[in-house]
Amino acid sequence: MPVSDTPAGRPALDQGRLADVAGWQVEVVPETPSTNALVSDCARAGTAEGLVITTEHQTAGRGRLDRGWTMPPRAALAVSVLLRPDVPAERWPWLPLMTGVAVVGAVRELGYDAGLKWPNDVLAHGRKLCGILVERVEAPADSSTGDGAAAVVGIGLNTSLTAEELPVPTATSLALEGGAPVDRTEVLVTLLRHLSASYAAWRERPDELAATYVELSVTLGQRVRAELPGGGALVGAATGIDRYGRLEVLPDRADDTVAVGAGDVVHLRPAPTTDTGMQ
Ligand code: BT5
Repeated sequence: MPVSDTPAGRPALDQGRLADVAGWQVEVVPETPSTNALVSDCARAGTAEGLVITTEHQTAGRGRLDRGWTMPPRAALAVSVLLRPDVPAERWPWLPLMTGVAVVGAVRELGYDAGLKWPNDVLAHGRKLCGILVERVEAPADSSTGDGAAAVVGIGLNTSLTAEELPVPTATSLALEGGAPVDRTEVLVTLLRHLSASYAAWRERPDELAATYVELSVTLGQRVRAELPGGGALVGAATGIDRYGRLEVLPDRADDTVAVGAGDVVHLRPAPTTDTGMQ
């Protein structure tokens, strides 16, 4: 569907208002399989930090661990941001968490309630409003233009999906949370402003960003069941996040916490009280 063909209630993104948001270079494409794939190509070609690609219709969105991400045209934001952080690689696992802080800050500024589920979800009233996928892109060894490693920060935020359009029953959208029409352009402008602030805090004041993350987390303090790739699970209290972005879990009847990285957890679910310890 061409961008000018605007369904009632779902206007196209307003490129004029996106022209200069907090120093980001925003491009709107009518349709693409995945904004993360597009930005990854740009990263490999040596594009500088600050590129943002969004689309009116993402047709084959990527989730973590080869899962998919689906959204009807103009009913959601699919956004990818190219970063080249001057931060040691060991701290990059914090990037999805930093992004979550920005999303929650933006969503709350716009009047909605939201919190952070480790590692990469933004929830509203327990339902998934936004998913985040950060991919590391290495410059090819033979590249004359590549400029070292980049991070592609992908954000999928459900704006005006109706209950019937939700891809899974555990999802929600801003419209369903607030009951009013949602201006996607305003949401994106607010999000990019918050992303600038969170990104600066992560680089320059990581302890402050971490404290903000803890305040916004709905995972910490809960009993959780972290399902692991081999089929086992770690069950216990979620007690903290370490400097590498790993979730610290205190298994039942154990004295020491165990840290699990996002890449090691297939699903993180609330744990029934009957679950016990390492399995
Ligand atoms: C994520 O993966 O939550 C990361 C999603 C990132 C999507 C953005 S959109 C812009 C950029 N370009 C891309 O290609 N990707 C990024 P994960 O935690 O694996 O969650 C995926 C699961 O969420 C799926 O298996 C479904 O169960 C569910 N899901 C799919 N679409 C959804 C939606 N629109 N809202 C809520 N849940 C959804």
